[in-house]
Amino acid sequence: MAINEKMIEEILNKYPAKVKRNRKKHIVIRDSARENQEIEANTRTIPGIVTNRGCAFAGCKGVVLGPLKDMVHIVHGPIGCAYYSWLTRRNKAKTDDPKKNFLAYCVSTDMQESDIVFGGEKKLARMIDEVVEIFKPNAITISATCPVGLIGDDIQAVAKAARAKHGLNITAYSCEGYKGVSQSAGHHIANNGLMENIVGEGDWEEPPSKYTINILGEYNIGGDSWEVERVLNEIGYEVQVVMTGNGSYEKLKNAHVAQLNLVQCHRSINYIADMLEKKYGTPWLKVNFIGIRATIESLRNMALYFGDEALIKRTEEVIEKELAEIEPQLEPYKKICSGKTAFCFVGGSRGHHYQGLYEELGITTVLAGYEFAHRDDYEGRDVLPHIKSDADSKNIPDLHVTPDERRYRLKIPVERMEELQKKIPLSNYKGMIKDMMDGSIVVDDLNHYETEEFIRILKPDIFSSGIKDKYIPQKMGIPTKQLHNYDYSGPYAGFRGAINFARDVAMGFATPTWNFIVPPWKDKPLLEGSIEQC
Ligand code: CFM
Ligand code: HCA
Repeated sequence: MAINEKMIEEILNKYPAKVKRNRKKHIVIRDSARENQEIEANTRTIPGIVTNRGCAFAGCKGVVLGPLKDMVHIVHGPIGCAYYSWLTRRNKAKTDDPKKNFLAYCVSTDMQESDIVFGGEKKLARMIDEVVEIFKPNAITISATCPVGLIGDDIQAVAKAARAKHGLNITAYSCEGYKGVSQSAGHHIANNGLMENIVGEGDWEEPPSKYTINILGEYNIGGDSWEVERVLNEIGYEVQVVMTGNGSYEKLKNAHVAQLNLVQCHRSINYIADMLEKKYGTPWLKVNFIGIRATIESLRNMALYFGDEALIKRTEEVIEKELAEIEPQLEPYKKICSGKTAFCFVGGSRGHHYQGLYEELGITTVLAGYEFAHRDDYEGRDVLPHIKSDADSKNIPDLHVTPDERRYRLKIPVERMEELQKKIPLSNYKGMIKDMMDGSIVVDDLNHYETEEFIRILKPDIFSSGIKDKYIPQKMGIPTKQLHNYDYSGPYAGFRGAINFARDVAMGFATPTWNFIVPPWKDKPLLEGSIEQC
């Protein structure tokens, strides 16, 4: 069923007037006749609403710092935050040296009541000494949880003293959960710290190969970056750093030598690409390795950037080979998926990225949204991100680089850059709203009540989201797919990843499970409403 303004009004009428006014601005029905549809985003969730968002600590420690494997990440706080950011995201890592992968450890000061009353700095300092002695990591990070900021522990001072004592890169991140309105603020805090304290610390001056690149905003969830790197290596690229999936302090130090930065996650890291361009003159290119078409387009744009005929030819050869491998495998899944509809509500980037892959399977996204993306992610942005207009941008340090200096340092001649900007659609994504079909719904910070209401009206065939919102639809008898951690599956990126995704989604539709469960509202009385309404 198509949705209209009146239906949305009815959903919102259940809210108190003030909440209704607020939520109304976060919901848009796509209408291509209207040039620039606006949406409210990146604002504080109203207390009492069951949001799916995380916090600044999650964005800093969980998302950006956590995947750096040769470092020990200390969580200063009560144990819960460390526990819940302990690999639940499924960011995979492997090392040649088994003693240099610390991701399987959950390291926390486990603050107790006495630490809250008397302060936890001494405990933190002791813990750093212990970590150095036991693990001998290449570097250490310390992330603050909410109580640390509330009691005023000076983790920056503790880190500074420890750095001097141990002669090791030990840095502190004041990413208390309450900072900002979501995980997005934590991305900024972490990335700024990495830029200030690690990137550029290495002594390399030249890239190790002809086509050296970094992949920014790829976290190797379910092995995604391994699949992307497989294809890139086959074409002839050398990946210096994946920031930060399967990442390491050792590699990150020399990230400045790359000739090109790819930006995969369009939310958590785009401003770092801009900072790297300003500081080291490295141009950047937005890519998307989710979906077959998007992967091909990204590979072609990369080849265009380097502009080498042999590389362009090799890119086409690899694309052809990969397609020959996957296309026959895809066919049976397409048959099962074709004609279905999906909700696609994920974090800050994937809510958009996965729509292309769904489309390739014949599945139409009828509702999508982000938990914490900013307006430019929904409405589209120019070639360079609008750093200054971001709500969290106050955290970005001044790099003291004038536009002239930046041009001087650009790793390719300015004229070539300008020519490429015309030739390569750096802004190959118009933003979520413009990329969706007429009549579909875009909802920012979708909550549990609205989820149920939209499901009731639109009856999607599959609901893709995170763990917090997964089980309501599943209990309603709708297949669900986590697009954060992939429900123990993956990789979903690149060519072979598309097959894994198609298989998992088709399995969700085809499983006979749905015939064996009775949703609770079908055989139990409800406190509110009636069976007909459900
Ligand atoms: Fe970027 Fe991500 Fe995402 Fe994100 Fe996240 Fe994630 Fe995500 Mo979960 S960095 S914005 S903060 S693509 S952890 S790997 S899945 S919400 S859509
Ligand atoms: C986070 C991490 C998360 C949570 C996913 C979920 C992830 O934001 O803290 O709610 O299912 O991808 O693991 O986004």
